[in-house]
Amino acid sequence: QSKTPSKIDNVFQNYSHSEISRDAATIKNSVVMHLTATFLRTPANMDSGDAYLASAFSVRDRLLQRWNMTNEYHDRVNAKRVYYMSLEFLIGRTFDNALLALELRNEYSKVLGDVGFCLEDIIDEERDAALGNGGLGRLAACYVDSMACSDYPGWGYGLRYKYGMFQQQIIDGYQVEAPDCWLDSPNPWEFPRPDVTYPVKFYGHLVRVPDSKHRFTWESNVVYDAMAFDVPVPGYGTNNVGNIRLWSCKTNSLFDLNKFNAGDYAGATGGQVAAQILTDVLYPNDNTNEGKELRLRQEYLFCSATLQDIIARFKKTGKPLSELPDLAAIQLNDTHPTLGIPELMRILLDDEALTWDEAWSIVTRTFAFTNHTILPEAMEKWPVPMMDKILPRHMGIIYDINLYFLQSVEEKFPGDRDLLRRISIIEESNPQQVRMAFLACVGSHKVNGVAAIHSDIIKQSIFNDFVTVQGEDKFINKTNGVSPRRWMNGCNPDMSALITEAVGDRTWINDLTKVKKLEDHVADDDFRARWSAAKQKNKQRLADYILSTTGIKISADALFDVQVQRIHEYKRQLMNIFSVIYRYHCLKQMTPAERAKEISRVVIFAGKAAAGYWVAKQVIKLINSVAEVINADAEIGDVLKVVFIPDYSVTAAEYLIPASDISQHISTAGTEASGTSNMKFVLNGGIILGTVDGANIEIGEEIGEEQIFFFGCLAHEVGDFRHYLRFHQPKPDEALQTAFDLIQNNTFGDGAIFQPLIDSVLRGGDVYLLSVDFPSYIQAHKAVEDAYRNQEEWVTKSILSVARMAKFSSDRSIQEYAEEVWNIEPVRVTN
Ligand code: Z16
Repeated sequence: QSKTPSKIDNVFQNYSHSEISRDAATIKNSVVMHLTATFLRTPANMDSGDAYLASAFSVRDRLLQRWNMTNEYHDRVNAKRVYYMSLEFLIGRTFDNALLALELRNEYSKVLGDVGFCLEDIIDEERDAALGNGGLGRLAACYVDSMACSDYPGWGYGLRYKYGMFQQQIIDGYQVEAPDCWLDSPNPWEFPRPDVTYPVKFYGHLVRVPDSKHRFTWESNVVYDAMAFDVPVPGYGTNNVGNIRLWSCKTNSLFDLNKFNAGDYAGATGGQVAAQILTDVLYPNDNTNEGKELRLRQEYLFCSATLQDIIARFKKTGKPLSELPDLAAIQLNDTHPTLGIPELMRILLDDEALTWDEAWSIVTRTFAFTNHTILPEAMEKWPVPMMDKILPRHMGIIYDINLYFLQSVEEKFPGDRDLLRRISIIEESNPQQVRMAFLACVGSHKVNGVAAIHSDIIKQSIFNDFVTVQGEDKFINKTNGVSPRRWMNGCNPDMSALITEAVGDRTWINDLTKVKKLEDHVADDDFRARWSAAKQKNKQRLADYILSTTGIKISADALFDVQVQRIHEYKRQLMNIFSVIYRYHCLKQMTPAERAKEISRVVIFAGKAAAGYWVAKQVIKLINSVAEVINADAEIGDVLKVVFIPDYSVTAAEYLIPASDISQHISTAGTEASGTSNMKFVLNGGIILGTVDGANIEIGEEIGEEQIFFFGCLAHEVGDFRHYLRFHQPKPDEALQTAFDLIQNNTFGDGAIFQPLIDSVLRGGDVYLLSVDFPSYIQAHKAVEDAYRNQEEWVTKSILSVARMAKFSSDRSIQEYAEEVWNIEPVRVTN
């Protein structure tokens, strides 16, 4: 029942067969067209903001051809799709990424140059799409990029937050949050789909369908609408364009006609205000769970709209629902989207009238689950009374899932009541809690951690009983990766040009195993010189960026020592700044002649603290207080500078990472599941100073121990140290004690402000083992300096590292997921 007349059909055929137009005249016309027709401007009064918008819309036109072709093709061949469900997508900018993917960068550079603009300035006009907190959200963005580039039919599903990650200002050394109003200006990278809108119910009550065991009607008049916005994910070197479908809460169905008709016009939209809030803001917590009711409703809106959409798309094939697992794989990015499991059960039982066993078989063959942390404060648990009130049907389904699961456990291990208590999806606390990680595990056919050590740890801790009950094969490792498009080719053009030269062509960008070729050039003096020059240029670019964002002048000839990530106690920025204080002390003890022999160093920090995380915010204040004193100390000069760059973001990372000499990844062993910036730094020729934790371990294995500086206690030793420190005072070594003394002597302003930080070590049990690791940390810093003095060896380390980093491309991660979890194959999109 097609409504398309045959003549129009021909027009469409020609449209999707046409090549992307690349000649300068056509591009210029399309930019001018958007400038005048889309934005009502003229070439005479256009500023660089207008130039960005007009160019971006012109690029998006060219992207659309491939995007439509991709979706049409996948529908036509009934391709199995993977759906990556994530509450976070930390996308950053898209314009430059799209220019590179379509190989239009030179063309747009020329056209913009002709009218007096510099492409770099135009690129700088774009605001980040910051719909995520940190590693987990950025991983989701790298994964959809890799799916697109490797020709997998993959979609991301997420939420279109009106306010993304808050903007961080530093006022008087303290973090101050400001809203991220990223949608205030037009967003060229989203397509509203008002026709793709689903109702989502909350509250209400249940009525059992007569004569059925598991079928209910859920009656409620609190119904929100979720509307789709699609965000394109341009694939590099392929026609395949991925899609991220983001839901936005609509309010129409909450319009109260009764109130309106009674003359209460304002009251008629009262409910809409409440509705809008559901997709208004991103919760700004990385690795912590707040347990807020609004967040639960947000998660459910997301899950319900997504599952309804997936089922609607599947039904278009006309196949029976028992075949859903043959055409759809759903990956849960952490527990945040776990309600997708009971939601699919609800649809299959109540709407589709399947039996419990039929429905459960479909669900468990479709879902797979990734765990990203073992920090207890991050574990999602929802009180049963809250869940029962907001989602009565889902609470009932979860009880039944748990009942059947516990029955199967009892059958296998009769009479083991403690096992049943430990493994139950419902925690028997007061009130009872739903353990979301257990629900995700029971409803999935595969569970994975994000680095080898982390996948081992979860098998021994949180999922230990599940390994016993469900078997070892269900629990696997998928080491994280990062996109070489954004994190090499995009952010580091000079180094990338050298790699292209070594490899012979640009194919390494989609096949990182080819960087191995760099090893052939490690002894080539000319190559080495250009390698160093590329790093030097990136350092100068960062020095300029720091001058313009903080007013601090640094020398690009110093060693750049970088720690940039969310501020969290387990990541130990506090240990880093303590070591800076100690270093300052040592420099002050030296004669000018001695100081002149030291390696000049710039210690760079950046990162946001969750708005409610008081300790993390105090750490930011301490860093800024220390920076202020050291940077103003004329005696010290360029030998030591400390910089806190405000408002860390994907875009800031693109400046920072290529400029680093040494970067720090210094979590207490066993606490950082993987880390992904560690990979980015090494892929850009930086060296790691890190603990034996997360993906640091595998990076060391790949590049060789000479290329990485490890220190600190090992994960299996942490338990004993923590136990000891619960009953014994920590014994700070002389260096750490010196740092404490300087703070308490008011060297960096009123020391009392920072006493709670010192107390977290001395009186709080030193949970993150700063006192244990500090001596080896200081030793490791010395080793770094010694190595850096030998620049020839340093360059060798840098080149060899990049050459051996192929494993950490997200293309490798995605291929493993595709083969071992999703059972999907690449599909080459053609006309
Ligand atoms: C997050 O960013 C991570 C874990 C988590 O439970 C929640 C959030 Cl918001 C991070 C991990 O801390 C990091 O080690 C890992 O590399 C990243 O997720 C991606 O897996």
